[in-house]
Amino acid sequence: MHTPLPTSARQLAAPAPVALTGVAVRLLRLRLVRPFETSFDRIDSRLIMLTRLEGEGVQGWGEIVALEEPLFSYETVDTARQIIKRHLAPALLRGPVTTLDDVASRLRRFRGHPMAKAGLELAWMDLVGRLRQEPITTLIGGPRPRVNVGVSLGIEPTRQALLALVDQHLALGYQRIKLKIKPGWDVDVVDAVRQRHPSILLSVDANAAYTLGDAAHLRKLDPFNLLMIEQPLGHNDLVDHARLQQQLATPLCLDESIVDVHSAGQALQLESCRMINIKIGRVGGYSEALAIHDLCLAAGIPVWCGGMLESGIGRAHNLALASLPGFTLPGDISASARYFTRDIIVPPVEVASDGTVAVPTRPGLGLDLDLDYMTQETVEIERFEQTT
Ligand code: NPQ
Ligand code: MG
Repeated sequence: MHTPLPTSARQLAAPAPVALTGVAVRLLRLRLVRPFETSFDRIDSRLIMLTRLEGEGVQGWGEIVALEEPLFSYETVDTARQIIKRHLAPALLRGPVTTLDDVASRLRRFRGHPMAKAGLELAWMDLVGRLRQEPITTLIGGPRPRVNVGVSLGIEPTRQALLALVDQHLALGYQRIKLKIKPGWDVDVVDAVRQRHPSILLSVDANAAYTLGDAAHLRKLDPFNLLMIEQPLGHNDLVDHARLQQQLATPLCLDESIVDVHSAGQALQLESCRMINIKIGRVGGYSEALAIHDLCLAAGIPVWCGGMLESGIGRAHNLALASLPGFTLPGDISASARYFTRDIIVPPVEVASDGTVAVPTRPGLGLDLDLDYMTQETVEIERFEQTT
């Protein structure tokens, strides 16, 4: 049994206060190896948004996981950029920054926009790691050298195509298969996959495509021994999920509905779910992610690290987070090659045949950036400095 490090013992401070000299955001487009379809969208390329903090002659890198359209949450790459330019970057450029908590408290008074805030917290942690010469996993107290991973498989044109993808990813070692579902692509699809693979860890994710009125239909998933049903109901709902959980044997897991440690606490009190998917971006960065992790660990609620089709930079941060003791379920942290033919980090993230990925142990996010390839694919860069 691991007890979490108290926040005070986590090494979230720079060796000395850092006067940041610049905050930059960068947009680059990476083609996907195959289209990714969920209940709300289908894309064939990902517009990646990176953040960079500069201070003490060092750079720290983060990623903003917002999509181009407000379909997963209300944020977009455009809102994130505007909020950083107008509000968040000025708050960080105003006086030397000391700790992660200092970063979080400067950003907290601005309501919402968690993905934009997370991009800055991630870059801060990379910067601190580089200054302290420690990997982020060490700074946050993660004991796990390798993390268990699964893969999220999108909606496919045919059931046959999906079955082939399932086989292919099981052969690569992935420990858990998650199927994206929506009305019309659910019970029969799960039935087909389960018949072919009677004992694999299998889960489904509806991305809020159902209502409580679909409870009887969702109960048809109970016989398939699913690990969980992720976010079946509204993106901002906790109460209907609690009602639904009472009618289902399968554990519910919340994703979209958990936006901070407060909503996580409310979900646990209401028994809206029995598991939580933690995405650093969705909850506003490391501070909230660590708080949700600690809360769930104390409450005996398993958590796992979600994914947003990140580049290697976001992926490296996910690996650090998932090294914490409460992350007992396989995360949506796939190999770079699951999504991209070429990643912006070297070496790319790889999944071993036992379905694990090594947590980077070099300073900061712990992987080298392929700056040439990043530059080649960059669409836009904007940099902010202190003005007064
Ligand atoms: C989830 N991710 O857990 C998300 C949702 C997500 C890996 O399943 C374009 C279209 C980008 C849909 C990014 C995974 C997306 C997208 C993330 C869905 O709910
Ligand atoms: Mg999800």
